[in-house]
Parts: sequence; structure tokens; C-alpha cells
Amino acid sequence: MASTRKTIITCAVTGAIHTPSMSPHLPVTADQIADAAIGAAEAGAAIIHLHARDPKDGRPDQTPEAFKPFLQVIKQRSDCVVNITTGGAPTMTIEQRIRPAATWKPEVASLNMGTMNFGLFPMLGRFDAQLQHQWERDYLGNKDIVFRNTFGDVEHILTTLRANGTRFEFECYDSSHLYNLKHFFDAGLVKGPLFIQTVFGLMGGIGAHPEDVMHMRRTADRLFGDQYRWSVLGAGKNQMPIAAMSAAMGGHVRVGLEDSLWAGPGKLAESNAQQVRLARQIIEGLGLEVASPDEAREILSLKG
Ligand code: KMH
Ligand code: ZN
Repeated sequence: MASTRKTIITCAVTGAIHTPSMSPHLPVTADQIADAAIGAAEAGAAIIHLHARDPKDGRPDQTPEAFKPFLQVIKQRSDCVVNITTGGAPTMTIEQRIRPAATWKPEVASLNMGTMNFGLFPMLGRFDAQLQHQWERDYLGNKDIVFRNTFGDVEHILTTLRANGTRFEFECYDSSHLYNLKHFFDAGLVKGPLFIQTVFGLMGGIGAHPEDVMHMRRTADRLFGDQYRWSVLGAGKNQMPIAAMSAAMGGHVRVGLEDSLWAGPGKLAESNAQQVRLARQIIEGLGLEVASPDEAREILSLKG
């Protein structure tokens, strides 16, 4: 991996996995999502990764209309790089998942690099007593979720969105996903510098042991050499330790309530900005600097 002088913080402000009854601080309405995004950008996140939710109950909503109000506000009030999910929720179809990014043509869209089991259910034990909505029970209790990302699906998403100048946050949950990405790279369907988001500690993907982090890093180095930029995302309590490992090795980091509700053991994060500040402290404590949105655009060769 080519090291860059500055560290990019991505903040994923709400996602589709955590549910409203797990934390009162999870952004749900368009206003809450916009405020969370702007707060995170002001705290130092160069890239904001976005999902939408139905304001009635917080259920993931992948209609382009659900994204419109907060995209408008974010654009007016921040120069952050907007990154729209194509993962949506693992229960959605590919056609549903691609629509917001195809409609709003962001600078970056996520692209999930392989089909996998997706374990939402471990969260149930912890939060069952607080569950408010039937959909949460059905969703979190579903033990048979397959997060579908076939080779055909990936090619469909990347050729559709690439035509708009959108580049990708390649979400790799295991080493096989790096090899899948290598297939598209060798076929000339994606070009460097690739923004590779290695994901640790989600049930169905690789674990969150330092050996797992090193294995993903070494594999990416071997497959992509200087043609990639490395970022990490640790789920739940792994968020900050894994961010620290990446930053110390010249990589980039992703935080946000999509990936972890926490700001320390047993302490719910009160905002996305709080997690960005924690990541920033780690980065600056290592003597490194946080990248601005324009610096992130340059590091990742985005359309701007
Ligand atoms: N929730 C993350 C582990 C996506 O939106 O495309 C992965 C993610 C997927 O962000
Ligand atoms: Zn996401």
C-alpha cells in the first residue's frame, strides 16, 4: 500500500444494522442524519457514508427519495465527500440497493465484494428487552440472512455507477473478497487507486484479531501493491483498537454509529462526531494529520 501523508476519516452515520431501540443517539430522521453528517464532518471526517431510514420507525429505506432531503442539506452545509451505500440492508434486492447511488451520482459509493452469511442475531440477546418494533424482532432474529453480492451483482453495480464518475469504497469482509476485487482489477473494470475498506468482526466475515488485520493488509499489499489505499472498519468494541492499528501503519479509518454504538466500554456514543473526535485523537496522538475533504479527493482520485 502506498502510504499517504494524511489519514482519511470516514464516518458512517447510521447504517442499516443497528436499530433505534439500541441507542437513542442513532440518527433516524432526515434532519438527524444531516445533523450527524455535518457534525462528523466538522469534527474531521472527510467522507460521510450514508444510508437512509424510514422516519416512522427507523427501518432501513433505500428509496432515492429518502436520501434527497439530507443530501441537499449536507451539500449546502459541508464540502465533505458523500458516499452512498449500495449495501442498503442485507434483506434488500440488488435493484433496490443500487437506486440511490444511481439517482444521486455521488463521488463515492460502497461496493460489497462477496456474498456472505450476515449475523445480525448476536445483538438480540443484548437488546431484546428494549425492542420496540416488530420489524426489529423479525429483522434481528433472522438467522438466515445471506448478504448477496455475486460476481454478476458486483459487475452490474460497478459498471452502472462508474458511468457517472462514481468511485468505490470496496468493502472486503474476508480475504476472498480481496481476491474477488483482484479479478475485477485484472479485468480492467476498476482502476487504482482502489479505496479498500477492510471490515473486521462482523459475524460471517473475518474476525477482529490483530492477526486478522495483518492478514488482510498483507494480502492486499501482495495483490494490489501501490494501487490501493487501505482503510479499516472494526465492528462494535473493535472500532477504535482497529482504527489505531491502521493509523499506526499508514492506513485510513472508518468510524460511525453504523459500525459501533459505543464510545468506550458500556458507554453509548452520544453522537457520530464523538467517535470522529476519538479517532482524531488517536491519529494526532501518533503524530499524524487528518485529511480534509479535498485532500481525501486527491488521495483517492475522486471526481470532485
Ligand atoms: N455496515 C458495514 C459493515 C454498505 O453500506 O455497503 C458495511 C457497509 C455496507 O457499510
Ligand atoms: Zn453502510
